[in-house]
Amino acid sequence: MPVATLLPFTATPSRKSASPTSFRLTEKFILLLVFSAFITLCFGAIFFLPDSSKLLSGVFFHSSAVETNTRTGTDSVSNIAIGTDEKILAKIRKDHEKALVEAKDTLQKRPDEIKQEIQNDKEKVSQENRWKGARNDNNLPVIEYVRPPGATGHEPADPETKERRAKIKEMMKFAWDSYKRYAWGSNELRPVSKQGHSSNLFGSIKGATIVDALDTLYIMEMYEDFDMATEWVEKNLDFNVNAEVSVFEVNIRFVGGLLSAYYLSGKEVFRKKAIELGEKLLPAFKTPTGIPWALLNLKSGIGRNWPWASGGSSILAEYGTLHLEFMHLSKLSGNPAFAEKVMNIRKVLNRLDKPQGLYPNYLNPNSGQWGQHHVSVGGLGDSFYEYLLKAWLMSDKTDDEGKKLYYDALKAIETSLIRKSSGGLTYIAEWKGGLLEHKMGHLTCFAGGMIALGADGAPEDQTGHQMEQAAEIARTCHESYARTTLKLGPEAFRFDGGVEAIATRQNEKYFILRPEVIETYMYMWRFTHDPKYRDWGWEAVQALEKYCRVDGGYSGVRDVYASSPNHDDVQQSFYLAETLKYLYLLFSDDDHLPFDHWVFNTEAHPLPCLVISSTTLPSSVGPPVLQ
Ligand code: DMJ
Repeated sequence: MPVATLLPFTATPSRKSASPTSFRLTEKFILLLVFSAFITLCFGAIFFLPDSSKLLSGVFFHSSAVETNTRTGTDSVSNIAIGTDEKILAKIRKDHEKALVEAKDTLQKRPDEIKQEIQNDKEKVSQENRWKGARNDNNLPVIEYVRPPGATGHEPADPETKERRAKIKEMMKFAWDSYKRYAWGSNELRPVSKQGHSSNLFGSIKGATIVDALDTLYIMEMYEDFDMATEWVEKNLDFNVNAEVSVFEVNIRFVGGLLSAYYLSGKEVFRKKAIELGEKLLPAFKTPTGIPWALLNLKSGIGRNWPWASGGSSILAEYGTLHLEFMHLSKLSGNPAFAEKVMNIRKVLNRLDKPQGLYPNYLNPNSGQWGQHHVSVGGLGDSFYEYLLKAWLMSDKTDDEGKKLYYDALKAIETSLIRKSSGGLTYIAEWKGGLLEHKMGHLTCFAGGMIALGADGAPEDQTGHQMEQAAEIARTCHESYARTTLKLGPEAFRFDGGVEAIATRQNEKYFILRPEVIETYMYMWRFTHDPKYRDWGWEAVQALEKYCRVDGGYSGVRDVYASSPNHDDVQQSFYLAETLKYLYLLFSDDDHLPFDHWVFNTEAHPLPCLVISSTTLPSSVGPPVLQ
């Protein structure tokens, strides 16, 4: 049979006119056979050619051959091609597996959780878009400033209170004018020797008193002085220094002071400076755990801890007192890094075992382990507890984690540290590896105000009990003043060796114009309106005037039990930031810096409450919404 007869599509001209229907049966059969053989060949090629088999097995199966080849690369051109294919296949397989895992996770979630996740993603995208929007000359996001309520007050109706309030303003004026006259631009004033004073806490940053006093000047309506201070900040406040600073002190006084000045006045310079300084502090968090160093060189970004701190540890009251300011820095800058850093501190703490529910003062930033088991609600521990409560209050009560941590910690403090003396005085002792030291610091006296501030939100009907406890602590701290010659409180007082609320060691008898006792009077007055708190505050004013006021300002004293004052020659910046501010508020009406709109940082700088969807989600950090 000629080949031509087998190939109808290459038929000879003689068959040109023949139609397919004219094939004979045998021809049709042969054609069918040829066609089937051709189709079989094509399929065979798909399934059996080497590359194709790899392609199919790579997509549909986990071929060990493919995995082996992926790990072992070769030099030949064909193998390079194979390697590329395998990389693609590996990626396809990985994506595929990831999608499966995600789908499985999603299926295991409750519908409300899925909804919340979608909502969070939406918020994140919309906030990112918002921040992509307009920026001002300082390259900061443009935000609409709205002054929170109660930034300034009004004169009290009661003539005696009005007069006392005016007296506090006069004291502020005297402290400020003296600083202006003798120490302008320095960190602090030496009121006896009438010159500037600089503590090494601030490195070579200058003007601590100016920044610390800004908000007090504003709320006392000393606007000319406020403007003068603003101008100094604009022209002279410089953070480009090659010096080591205390991260905690610089944060609470400078960052806190600048933030408050911004929220009270709306002046952009304060927002800009606060963010600039905040950014300079960020390298302090470069530790294996993210627990920041205590000390930082602002130029090199190199940090370290206090040489005296147990086993190279960071200090609870230092790394635990950044939260409020850093949340605001994220809000005002649009940079979530600040919030992320402080939320990470919580994560590290949450992972650790707490001895009897207590937080030791020392934590090693390299190992993430506690140092010595010393616990204190005074020095080295104090404001950590304060910031847990205030983080919750400042978040419009959405930061449930902060709330829980605070009330759990307070419960442990109550069980292990709060005691009553035989004379009936309630005090908060210190805890050293399970043993109590029956001593209370002046610093610890802030706890009366803190416990009163938290009482309202306390769990299980504890409100009344916590208010009583706060009142008892206020009474004890008042006693520590009343039992001295100068009617000013010692640095620490004891409840052992036959004494109660009295300092027995010479190095604990000094008073450095600290605010904590007056701070507690102010909170107690706001919550109870019991006149004794104003009376106690007024007793302190008289003692300050009599023993601390000198020609060139206000000075601390070396021994509150001495018959006459021996001045230490320092007017601390916190005297203007805190002591005088809390006194002024003690004699002001409650609508001046009302507590439902403002929280005070640990240096008494008021910060507005922020309405945010969740403080635990740095990605939700967006522009400030002031309440
Ligand atoms: C202030 O700087 C702050 O109140 C800080 O929390 C503790 N010490 C001083 C005032 O005593």
